[in-house]
Amino acid sequence: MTTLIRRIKIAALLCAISSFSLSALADDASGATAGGKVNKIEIKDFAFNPQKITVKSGEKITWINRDEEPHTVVSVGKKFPRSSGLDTDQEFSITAGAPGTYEYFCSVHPKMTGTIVVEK
Ligand SMILES: [Cu+2]
Repeated sequence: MTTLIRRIKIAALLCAISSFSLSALADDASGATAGGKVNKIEIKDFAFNPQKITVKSGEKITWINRDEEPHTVVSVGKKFPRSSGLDTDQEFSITAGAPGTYEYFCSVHPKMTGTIVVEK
């Protein structure tokens, strides 16, 4: 009898654990924007990572600054809006527009450059 109660308790516990992880996954999925994937670019050690990214038109691109230094994201030829100075862990996002190749740099450290290739 005691064993049976213990088994029921374990089953209830497992059930609680699995429903917890399911809701965690659901929360994670809702973090993505409607209609697409989020493409993350980390700014770390004075570099954009990945340095070159290929995305689809309409997808979101988010930069996050993981350095202690402020950085910016500025489009060569002003093809997309520039960011403000990003502090540590601050993010900046754009939505990829027309297909093409977009170069950008950090206005504080112009040697920091990156490329976005937007496909249809
Ligand atoms: Cu910079």
